Amino acid sequence: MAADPPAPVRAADLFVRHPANPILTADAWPYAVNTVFNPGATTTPDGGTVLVCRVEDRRGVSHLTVARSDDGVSGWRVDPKPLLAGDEDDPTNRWGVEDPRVTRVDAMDGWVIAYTAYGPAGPCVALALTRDFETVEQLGVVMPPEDKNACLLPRKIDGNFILFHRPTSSSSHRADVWLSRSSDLRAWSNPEPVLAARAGTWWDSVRIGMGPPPLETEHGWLGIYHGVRNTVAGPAYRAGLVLLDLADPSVVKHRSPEWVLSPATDYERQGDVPNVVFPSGLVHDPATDELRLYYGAADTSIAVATARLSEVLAYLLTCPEGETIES
Ligand code: BMA
Repeated sequence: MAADPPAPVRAADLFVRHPANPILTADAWPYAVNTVFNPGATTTPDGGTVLVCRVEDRRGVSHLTVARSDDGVSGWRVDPKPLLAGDEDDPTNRWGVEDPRVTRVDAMDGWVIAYTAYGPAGPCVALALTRDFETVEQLGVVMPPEDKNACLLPRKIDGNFILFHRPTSSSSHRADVWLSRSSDLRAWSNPEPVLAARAGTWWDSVRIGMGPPPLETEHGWLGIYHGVRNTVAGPAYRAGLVLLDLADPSVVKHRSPEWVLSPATDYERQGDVPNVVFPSGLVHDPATDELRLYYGAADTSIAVATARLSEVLAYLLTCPEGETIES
């Protein structure tokens, strides 16, 4: 008699918090800061992990600083100065730079950092290029205010780079994921709707935003996004999954009804902003099937959770398509 197939892993069990969490806090910084959180992540050819961390200084202004580790969990070496910071004389980022997402682009032999620039007109999306995480070339603002939560796919599709982002305006209550296309990272097409915040009491009913750059898999682009629900105790930030069509990433193939990560530990439930899990960096090791998801915890520290890509995809393929943005 054939053995029963293994039971599918439940959504809440897919990602396992690392016992070393939180893996980075302000105490690890070589200079005085308030908090470190919401990092972009990538691996380097030597097998090391690079995090581009959002660092909030003791004025409340954020900049981006690099931390490196051989195993992606411990032994972090934090740079003595920022990789990227706002400029008092630049109205687009006078109030700092936040929430970087890092994409390895092989065709450019480098990495693109998509981040939120913050100034009096509101948050907007800016891009920077780096080949070494020591210097950056700033491309400047690519999506005007208000817009944030941007990340780039690692390769062109039909001749165009794809940038996910989250435009909002004071005349609309919507805060959904859209994408724009560009052949040169400078001139971008009008946004196309991708994924909508769900209605009612859902965990992702108020705002959503794409987290790390989606990962290319045989079944589609694996996206991890954050969703916000308002409660009388304040907002709660959680993480869920989406699988996008490989040929056209504006098409949602599957979306997790349930979250996969929700504030539960002390470091996620207590901090400068309580009850926040903010997914922002993802690395995958094809040799071991392991995913490492880096996330900000309570806007105060950096944590990591691991999963098996095969289990994540097996779960997602059982999920429905989900809702699209209403026109
Ligand atoms: C969002 C962003 C994130 C932050 C989150 C929770 O609007 O600003 O940087 O982690 O709020 O405060």
